[in-house]
Amino acid sequence: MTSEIPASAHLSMQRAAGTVAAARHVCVLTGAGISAESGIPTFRDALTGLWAGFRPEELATLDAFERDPAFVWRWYEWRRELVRQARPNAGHLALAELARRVPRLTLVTQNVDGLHQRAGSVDVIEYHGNILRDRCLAEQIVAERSRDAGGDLPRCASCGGLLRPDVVWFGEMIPAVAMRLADAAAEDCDVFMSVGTSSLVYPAAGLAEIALSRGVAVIEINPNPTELTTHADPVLAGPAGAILPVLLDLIGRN
Ligand code: BJW
Repeated sequence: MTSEIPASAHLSMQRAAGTVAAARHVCVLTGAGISAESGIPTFRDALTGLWAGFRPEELATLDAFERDPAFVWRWYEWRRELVRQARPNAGHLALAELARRVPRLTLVTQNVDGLHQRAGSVDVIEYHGNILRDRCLAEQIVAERSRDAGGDLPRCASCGGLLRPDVVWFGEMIPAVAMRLADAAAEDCDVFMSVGTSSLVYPAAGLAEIALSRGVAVIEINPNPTELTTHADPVLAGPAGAILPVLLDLIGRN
């Protein structure tokens, strides 16, 4: 065990490892917490979160974008730079390796940073899109930037319309394929792992509820209590970058 994991967590870790090792299909849902150790701030941390100083509705809604696209784009350009400079951490790498050790693993991420893919995970379900892509506001398709549009705002190379980041804002639908695949995994899995998410934002938070309603094991990895904590068992309280490699090691020995 590392110093970041309390000794009292040992039994819970053993139990979680045994459950995962015996699973036929593991469904993992990740949130901002798994990328915190890569230097990307979470959304709701009071001091350093991405919302610090802002209300979510000021930035992550279509209304906010239509009111002041330059303001919203400045926030996204700042975050894109953070993402480009970030590297996958031990938590991302452990999940990529876990997929090779169990019969089936479905990885659903609410994160828009692409770090799971850079860690080697394949077929990642991007539930809230990807911050490094642009989407044409008019055509609603992933689009290239026009090189000669002029002005301050990025424009679509095909129609000249305004571009937006290809992410899911509040009040917007989850991409249909992502939603269908994630629902199907929550309905089929025999272990559900919730890693680094506050479990506040729906419909993503509803995936654990689907698993719970089916009576399958729901494991939570998070240093802080969340909406899910009282329903999950076992709860592995600690940072994902410390917990997941130890879990992987224990699974290897099962
Ligand atoms: C660590 C750690 C470490 C720290 N290791 N852990 C049902 C009830 C109530 C409301 C709704 C509902 N259904 C829908 C809604 C409305 C809304 C919603 O959920 N609102 C809630 C806030 C109440 N949902 C929507 O609008 C969704 N769309 C929808 O429902 O469409 C249908 C519809 C359409 C039209 C009309 C009606 C219905 C869309 C939600 C989109 C969310 N988008 C964002 C922004 C993405 C783009 C961007 O990146 O800019 O997604 S918001 C933000 O929250 C982002 C995240 O993916 C998401 C979740 O956050 P996450 O990942 O959990 O991060 P944090 O910061 O909250 O938590 C981090 C956790 O990590 C903490 O617990 C830490 O302790 C932990 N941690 N370090 C492990 N080292």
